[in-house]
Amino acid sequence: MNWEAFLAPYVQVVEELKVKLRGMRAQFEYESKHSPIEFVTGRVKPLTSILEKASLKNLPMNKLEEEIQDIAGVRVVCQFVDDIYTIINMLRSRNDFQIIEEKDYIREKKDSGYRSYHIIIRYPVATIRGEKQVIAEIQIRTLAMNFWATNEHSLNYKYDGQIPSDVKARLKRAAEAAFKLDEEMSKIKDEVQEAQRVFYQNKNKH
Ligand code: 0O2
Repeated sequence: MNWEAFLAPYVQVVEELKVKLRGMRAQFEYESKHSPIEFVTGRVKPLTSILEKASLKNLPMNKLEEEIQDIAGVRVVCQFVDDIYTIINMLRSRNDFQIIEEKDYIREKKDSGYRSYHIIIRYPVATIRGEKQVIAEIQIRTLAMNFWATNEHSLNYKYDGQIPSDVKARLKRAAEAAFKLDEEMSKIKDEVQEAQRVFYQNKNKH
């Protein structure tokens, strides 16, 4: 298997999606409007993780493209929970890709405490052999959800997926605190947004 050739369309998709989503953020800024996007990141899943997931799920090599849906992954991080739903609606109305699945781990958080909204898309990418439909995952979450997930991800890595129960319990409490933080921030959202609008307007004057 030529892995570099296999991964090339995924690299392309991640780059294209980052440009498009960052473009959305820039457009909100030009219009001095609150941007529902705080920042955008993206990555192609490392080959070792792809093969690990494949062996865990008992997948034959010819099923990787269909069955591992997060080989191409982009993440949209928002300030407020409401922003997540603004982004979801904007993504639903786009016609440059097709949504094939939505996973709402916000209304239904994972057992670990993980919260995030995942949208799985089929994205047409131009290759030297014509158009190819590539599956990609867009994760949308708040800064607080992202903070929690990043830390939990590091601990999972450290403990090779076997986080000790006392640390797990702490993580659950931290997830609860992150949820409360999102709730409290939502309540003062209008004031925060107004302050940020004034800040951007003044910044643009100079
Ligand atoms: P990495 O390092 O981010 O690539 P499923 O087969 O549907 O049960 P699947 O296919 O893993 O599960 O899909 P899902 O649930 O949408 O999760 C895919 C990605 O979501 C993960 O990728 C993580 O990025 C994130 N994620 C899901 N659950 C958790 C969690 O409990 N904690 C953290 N920190 N992230 C989570 P990978 O492959 O795990 O890792």
